[in-house]
Amino acid sequence: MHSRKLSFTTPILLSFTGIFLCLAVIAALVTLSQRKDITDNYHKVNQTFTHNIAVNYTEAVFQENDYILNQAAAYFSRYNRLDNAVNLASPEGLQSLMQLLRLMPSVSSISLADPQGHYLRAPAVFASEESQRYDAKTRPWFVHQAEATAFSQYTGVYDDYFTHHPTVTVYKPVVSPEGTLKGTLAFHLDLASISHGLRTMQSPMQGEFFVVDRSGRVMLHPDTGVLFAPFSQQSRMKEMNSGEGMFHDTQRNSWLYYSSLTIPDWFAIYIVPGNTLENLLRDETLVVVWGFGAAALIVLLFGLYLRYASRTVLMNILNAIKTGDVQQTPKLEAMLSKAIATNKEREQAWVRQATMDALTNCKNRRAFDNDIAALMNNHQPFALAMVDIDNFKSINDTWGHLSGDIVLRNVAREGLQVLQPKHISLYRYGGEEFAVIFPQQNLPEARQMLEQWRMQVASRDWREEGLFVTFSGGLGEWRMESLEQLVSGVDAALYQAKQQGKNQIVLRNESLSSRSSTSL
Ligand code: GH3
Ligand code: MG
Ligand code: MG
Repeated sequence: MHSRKLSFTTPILLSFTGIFLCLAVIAALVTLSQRKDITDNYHKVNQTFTHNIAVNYTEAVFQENDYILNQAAAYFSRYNRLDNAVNLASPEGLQSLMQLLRLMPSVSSISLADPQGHYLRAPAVFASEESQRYDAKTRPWFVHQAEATAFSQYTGVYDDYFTHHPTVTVYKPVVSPEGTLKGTLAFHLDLASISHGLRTMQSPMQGEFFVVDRSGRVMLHPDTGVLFAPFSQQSRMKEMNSGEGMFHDTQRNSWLYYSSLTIPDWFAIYIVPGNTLENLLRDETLVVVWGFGAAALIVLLFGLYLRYASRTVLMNILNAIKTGDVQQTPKLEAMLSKAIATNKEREQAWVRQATMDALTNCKNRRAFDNDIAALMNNHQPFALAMVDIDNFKSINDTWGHLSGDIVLRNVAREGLQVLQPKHISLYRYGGEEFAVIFPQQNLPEARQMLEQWRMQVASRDWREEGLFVTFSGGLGEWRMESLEQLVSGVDAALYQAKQQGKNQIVLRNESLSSRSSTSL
């Protein structure tokens, strides 16, 4: 029987499951908080990138143009410089505009117009029929008297009259120091060339970045083919109501970061697919998961080791209890052979008990049956003697049952003294009858031993006064007949001995005359 109460396995298993669970909870918490930190960091990096496109790139380009626009407008506001340049068509006017143009790679052409709509354009346009019909007053950049302010302004996207390309223009009224409107100076921006600059920018993760105007049309894009088209999430423009921000588009699973420019009223936008962000996150989380897995494996190994070690210590303790030797390291083999030997001894004791007669110390009837059956099965020759104590009933009656037992024990002891040194077994056959099996013995030898026993019993002194004990016996060789025939043959000899006066041994089929000894 094996009790669970004696097993270390369950408590160790429970303890290590506890440790394991703690590890799992810690790992889960670390992973979750780390995920949040990493996600926040990525958003911050992307937001900064968007801010850089808006402020450090786009606005920087525009500020440069704005500075030159202001300086040039101030120049043309003095004296009749604007009027001269536009109306006298002097080469100096065009020349100074071309000088300006060369300063600004992001400007494709410059227009200078007086309040009446007369204009000068650099580079100059061919005097064709179309150019004859051109009226500067219809252009979105043209400043009428009442609209004049001190600031430069941006037009929306419109088609250039001469190039037919979509164009955005930054313009400024030219106002004299006295306050009269002298005309308008306009820089037509080359958005494609500004866009080329975006190509050199490296985004922190794979995604699309560009600049849109308030209505959501793409103004700057590394891919100039999509310029002026509405961008894919135009409907979300309404939500971009703060300087900077981000939102998640659940439908397309993408993140959108935006950052507004001050002038013009445009937005830099950076769209990152949700998958890209998740893949990066997964990679970073995986490191934690692997770490946890390795820790869990180590915990498991230690758990197994503890289980093994606790068993070994228990075995040592057990062995020390058995041997009383604390120093000796138990060897499994030694313990095993000891256990086997002990077991064998115990088994032999049981067998002895089961085959011994407690009163007389002879073998019992069961042992007799087994031993004689074994000899017969093996066809080994032997002789059998049956011995019966004479007048035992009257011994019992005269001296009591207890004395009868003592007589039985002492008769047996005398017999054992004679037979045991020759390795011959004495059996208590039943009551006050004994049996002797003489294997390999010839009859005279057997008879001689029986006689020795008989005489020792007959000549023995007993404590009880007037007590004499004798026995009679029958002896015969086995003649390959059945056990019953053999026993009844020997019994007949015993009966004959009783008939002839007891205290004698009679051979089976012996004549009446062959008395072995004189009676008492
Ligand atoms: P005989 O000489 O013809 O053998 O006479 P007997 O008195 O021995 O005859 P019997 O065999 O009839 O008597 C045997 C008696 O032995 C009967 C029984 O009371 C007694 N007896 C049998 N077993 C024991 C025992 O274990 N202890 C004692 N004290 N007496 C026993
Ligand atoms: Mg009897
Ligand atoms: Mg008897």
